[in-house]
Amino acid sequence: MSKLEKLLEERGPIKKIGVIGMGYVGIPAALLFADAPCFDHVLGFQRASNTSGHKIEMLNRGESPLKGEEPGLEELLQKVVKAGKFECTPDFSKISELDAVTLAIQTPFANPKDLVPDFGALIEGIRNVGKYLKPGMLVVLESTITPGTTEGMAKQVLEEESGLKAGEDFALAHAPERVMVGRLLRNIREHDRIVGGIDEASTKRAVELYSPVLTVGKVIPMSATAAEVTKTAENTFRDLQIAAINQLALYCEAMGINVYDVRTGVDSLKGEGITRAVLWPGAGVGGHCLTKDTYHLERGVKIGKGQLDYPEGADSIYVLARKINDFMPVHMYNLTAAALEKIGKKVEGSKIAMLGWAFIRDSDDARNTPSEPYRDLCMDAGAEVIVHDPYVVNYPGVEISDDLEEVVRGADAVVVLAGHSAYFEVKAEWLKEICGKEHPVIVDGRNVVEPDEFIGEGFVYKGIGRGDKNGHEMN
Ligand code: SAJ
Repeated sequence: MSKLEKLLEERGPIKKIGVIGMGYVGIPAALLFADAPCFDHVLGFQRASNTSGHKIEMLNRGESPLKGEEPGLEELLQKVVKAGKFECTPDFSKISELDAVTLAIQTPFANPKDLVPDFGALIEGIRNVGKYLKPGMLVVLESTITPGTTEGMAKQVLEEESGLKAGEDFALAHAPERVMVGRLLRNIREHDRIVGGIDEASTKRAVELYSPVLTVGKVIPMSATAAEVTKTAENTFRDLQIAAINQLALYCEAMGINVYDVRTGVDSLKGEGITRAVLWPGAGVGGHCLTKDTYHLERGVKIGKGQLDYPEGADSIYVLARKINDFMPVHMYNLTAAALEKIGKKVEGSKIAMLGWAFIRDSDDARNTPSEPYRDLCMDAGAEVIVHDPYVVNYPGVEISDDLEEVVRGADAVVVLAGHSAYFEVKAEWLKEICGKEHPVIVDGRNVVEPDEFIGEGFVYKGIGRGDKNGHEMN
């Protein structure tokens, strides 16, 4: 039996748990640990900073600081607070009383352009854990991190701060979060949970921590680095699948056919092992997952120990997928310019009404929205741009209105960038009247309008993947 296994056996089953970072990952995780009968007590750690310190009192009052609907979350919070099983504190020294500590601290990109992640907050959290680490404890990283971080930077910082040795004095693992806003508790309970330790004993201890909170989901044990690659790869693959259909949409436009017919055709090939993951073409890919996880994976293979054997001078298909997805807002701009040109207008001086600022349909989340680069291109070309979104209220530097009529009034071009349900209801006749132009332009980036209805009303129509309609005669 190793030194660590002896220490874990002496300590006995996990009873007291700490979660660092009271955000949309840490809060549901802490509450589910607190609700598990086999655990005695959970501490949620939150820095008393002026931006997030208010969460401490809110949580201890049984109030959720998370915005948006989270089914069951506030009731669960009140239940565990009342039962005295959960408490939020800024006092990190209490870490030394615990059996296990998880870190759920976000790892944004400092500057999306250079794609170097900002691990600052995570490193501070790891340092705090190291300062109060005791032999026989388990440390788990839940944040999305570059593969190699758990066995690399995290292990290093914990050992420096504690003077203890990972894998001998304490257990260390990575268990990536897979939660989506709006279904946090359900995701944690029902998704399978990837759990990767730096060694067998660490993996086993982490499995003991996560098993009690799973209802439908199962634990999938592996190494820490394999867990880091799994998390980044699952989003990289989704981004790649989206890029594959985006590229096909561009091909269909060039070949004068309807990408949605082709999509239906390809998707019809079903059955074991032959199904194709055909997703949906669109105006671009936004959000905080797919836009960054590819670069975490790419960085991971670069800092990895081994030698990568890869076709000489070829781009990684994953990075190429990012480039294709990031080209889609540019393509939307090119479609807009081509449509305006068809009626003898330039982007410069035209009034462009953008429908949709959120990065995803029927949501107020606008992180890394493809609408932003599209708007920048139009503004740089001298257009007057007005933005509509029914959910996004404000965004730095961008005025957004939820009054559709006001936004499209007098517009030369109406451009759909998000697939919000409201946009499927817009009628060609109504829109033509409000635009007040003989031949307004409509550019559809999310397949929300019926081309013939708008062409019939005298619109110049352009749609992503609609090679069968984009060259239509004017009415
Ligand atoms: N998009 C397309 N075509 C598609 C699907 C998405 O253009 O067929 C675009 C969306 O418009 C959006 C972006 O891609 O701009 C991302 O969409 P998403 O549905 O992937 O939503 P995300 O970014 O919230 O992804 C999250 C991820 N979950 C976690 O990281 C825990 C992802 O792994 C999930 O697969 C995804 O939710 C989901 O399936 O809901």
